Amino acid sequence: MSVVSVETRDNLAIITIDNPPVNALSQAVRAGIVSALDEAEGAGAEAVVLHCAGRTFVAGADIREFGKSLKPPWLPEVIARIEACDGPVVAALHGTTLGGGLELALGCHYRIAVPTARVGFPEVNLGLIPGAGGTQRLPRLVGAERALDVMISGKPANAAEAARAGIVDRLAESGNLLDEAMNFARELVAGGEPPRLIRDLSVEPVDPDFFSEYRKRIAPKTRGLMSPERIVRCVEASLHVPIDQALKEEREHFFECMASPQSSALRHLFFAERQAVKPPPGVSASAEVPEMRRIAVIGAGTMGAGIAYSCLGAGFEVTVLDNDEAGLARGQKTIEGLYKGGVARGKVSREKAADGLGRLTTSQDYAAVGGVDLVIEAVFESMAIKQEVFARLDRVCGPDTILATNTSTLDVDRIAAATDRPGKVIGTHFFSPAHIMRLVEIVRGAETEDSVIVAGLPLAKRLRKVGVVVGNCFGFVGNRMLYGYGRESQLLLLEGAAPEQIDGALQDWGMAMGPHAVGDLAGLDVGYSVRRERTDLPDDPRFYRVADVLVEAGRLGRKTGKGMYLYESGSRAPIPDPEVAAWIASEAEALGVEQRAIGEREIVERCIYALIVEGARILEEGIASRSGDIDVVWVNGYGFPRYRGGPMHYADTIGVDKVYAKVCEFRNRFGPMYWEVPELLEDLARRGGKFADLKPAG
Ligand code: 3H9
Repeated sequence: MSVVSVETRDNLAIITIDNPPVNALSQAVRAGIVSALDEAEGAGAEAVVLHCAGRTFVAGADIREFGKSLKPPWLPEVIARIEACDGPVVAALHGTTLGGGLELALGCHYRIAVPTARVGFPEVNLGLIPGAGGTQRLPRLVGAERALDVMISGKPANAAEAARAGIVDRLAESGNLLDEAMNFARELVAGGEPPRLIRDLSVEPVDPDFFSEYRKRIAPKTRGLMSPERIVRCVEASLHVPIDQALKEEREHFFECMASPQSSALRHLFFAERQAVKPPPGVSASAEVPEMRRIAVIGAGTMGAGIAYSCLGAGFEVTVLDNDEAGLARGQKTIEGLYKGGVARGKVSREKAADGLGRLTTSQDYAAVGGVDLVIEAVFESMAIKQEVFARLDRVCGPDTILATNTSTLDVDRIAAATDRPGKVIGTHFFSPAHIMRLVEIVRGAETEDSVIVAGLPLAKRLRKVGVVVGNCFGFVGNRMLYGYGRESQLLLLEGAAPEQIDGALQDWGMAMGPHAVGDLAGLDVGYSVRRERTDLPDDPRFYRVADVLVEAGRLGRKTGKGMYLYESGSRAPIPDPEVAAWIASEAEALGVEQRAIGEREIVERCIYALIVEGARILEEGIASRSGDIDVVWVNGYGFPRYRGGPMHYADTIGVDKVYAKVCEFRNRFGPMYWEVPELLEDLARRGGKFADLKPAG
């Protein structure tokens, strides 16, 4: 069946794009639009309505075609063909009109949209710029500043905003978009309205220093990214250069961005995040997903309150349970505070806040959670306490209730063993702050039923998070890898790199924060107590030695005003502390570690390659099914730069053989204790393979 069809009704031609799931502009669609226009004009149509079947108007270019040679007609040619039509072409928008879809719509002479429609240019999220005239047509409609805001933020606007800004000419309020679009087209014909081309408009002038100020304004948010600057240059050109030349420049920038490692990394993540939310191999996708309406959260601490707030935001009825009356009251206050903050920042409406709080109940009595569909336990990270909680939950909850443990390191099978329903027990590792961080590791125990795993994925999506199914081992995917990364950042201290040098090197490389600043933020005592519970630590006195010394001296991080760094009261800025430098030097001496000058490159390679090595082991063991899952975990949970695609994609980008050679070098230099080469890494390197090409483990 053709993805584009045309029918004529009286003097109108209706062109329908039907290319599920999101009507992306594949080559067939582009070619189809051109021939449909030829056919419409051949049939004597006086006006054309362009609309889409299915859930949305065109949501963009077909991303799957990127990175390959693009076959004609290109989108700018399709748009030029629309602009050249003798009669008006009306775009009828519903769903999400994004990227190339919005460029297509802006190429049409008029636009009508349903009130629920959203429009935007999200190209920046893929390391791209709008490449089919968006950077030229949008400023002509809404001015340079607004156009920049739309393209640099990548955030879509709703139909009402778009109508106010002039992006949309009319809102279709009747519920029948196509009928209203046809009426609009008939009116235009009857009124003798000629085709109206946005390209013929000119851009409102701006102050002479507007662009330099704008660049300064966006610098903190666009650190390390290539495409925002290209967008700014294109919009500058829209003011100063004839449109055809500016379109040519836009196209050059677009192709340069598309060929960049950044765009390839961001496109990889786009698909990896969508892949991650599908049941992993070996889990039956047809398993019946239980319906969820009521959720109980056990533990009203910061984590529990954050999880409860997320669940309320997703429309669930939520009961928060805590043994401690004062703790429960604090938890309730935290949730109310989150709503208050949301309202103050304009993120949540007053009605939504009232509705959310209306669905919240609190209790100290386990009987109150008897009838819920899902329990998320978020009590203190201790096996004994969690086992006790699960044994109680098992007694009070109905047989179908799913019991989830929010643990960051503990063995989910041992927790499940405290119940008579291990098949209904799963791990849900949320990240702190739980209402902000997008990642949830969904930990499958040895006996977790498929239906329970499959239930976790849509739940994460409903909570507006990315759920990744992982296997059960110490630290799962994220924290297990963090150990290697943190280990190297600690060893580097003993070997002579200062905390601020290590943090600076990794931040310059793209990490959201350096590991030592993160340690201070999380609290150095957190990792300390986890290490005390572990029985499998390496026999190495250097292992996390500096962190241990700091904790034992009462320097727990930001919360005590001192950790790896100093903090002035009320400030979050880490200040290097000469006292810490002296302690590190004396520890190094006591341990016989020779201090030396260490370069930034060694810092980055040791920390990042440690991640890749552990990631390779995780894949070997099947703890993650796909290398992309590991990337999704590290980008969404640990501040790994999105534009580098995640640790495993980064390894693929620089070449697995090069990573292998470096890891061998580290093994020879530092010994095999930490740098034993995983077989998978060696195997891929020898055959010139990539992590991305591995068959998913099931
Ligand atoms: C662009 O347009 C460049 C131009 O300026 C210049 C050109 C010259 N292509 O997200 P979902 C698939 S750049 C191919 O789960 P939702 C997606 O992989 C593009 N496939 O649904 C998934 O497939 P599967 C600018 C695409 O309802 C399925 O559709 N546009 C594309 O949660 C469902 O996706 C964008 O960046 C695509 N463009 O959200 C928009 N989009 O089922 C990107 C989606 O096999 N897309 N798929 O896993 C989105 O933001 C969301 O998908 C959308 C729907 C909001 C549309």
